[in-house]
Amino acid sequence: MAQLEGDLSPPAGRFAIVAAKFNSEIVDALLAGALDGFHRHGVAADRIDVVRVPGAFEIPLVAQALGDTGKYGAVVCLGAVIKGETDHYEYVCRAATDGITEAALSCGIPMIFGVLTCTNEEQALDRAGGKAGNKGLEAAEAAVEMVNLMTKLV
Ligand code: INI
Repeated sequence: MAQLEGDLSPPAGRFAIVAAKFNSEIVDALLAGALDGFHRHGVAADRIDVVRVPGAFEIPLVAQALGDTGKYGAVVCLGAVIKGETDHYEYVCRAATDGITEAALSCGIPMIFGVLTCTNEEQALDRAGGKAGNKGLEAAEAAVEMVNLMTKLV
């Protein structure tokens, strides 16, 4: 039996990050966490391209366009969707989750889901460097692990 898995050893290649500008205080903290995560695992800043988009709804198109360039081993998607008084939240969450999934399958590279979907701002701040850690850092680690795994599959 062969069991394959990725690890956090320093990966080769370039990475892209797509980060929403909506809820920028939170997403900027996720972005800082992701850059820290890459740095910790041997990916220098000059191997990372960061693209900012208006909101989480716009992430999938840009993630797919970046994936289609063939320049990146993985794309990290960062955003923060916070529930409001209407059901707009549901549509933005669904568009982001489904769209990022479809982009990954279309491009054939890992697209990491670092989009917070929270009931309130406190929950989001907790996950953007607060008491629940930094999901941006975890997203970068997932990207490193997935790139290392993908190299073992070919
Ligand atoms: N975009 C977010 O990234 N987070 C949100 O919480 C959010 N809310 O709540 O509306 C949000 N909306 C904007 C959306 O992503 C698009 O940018 C906009 O609809 C234009 O297409």
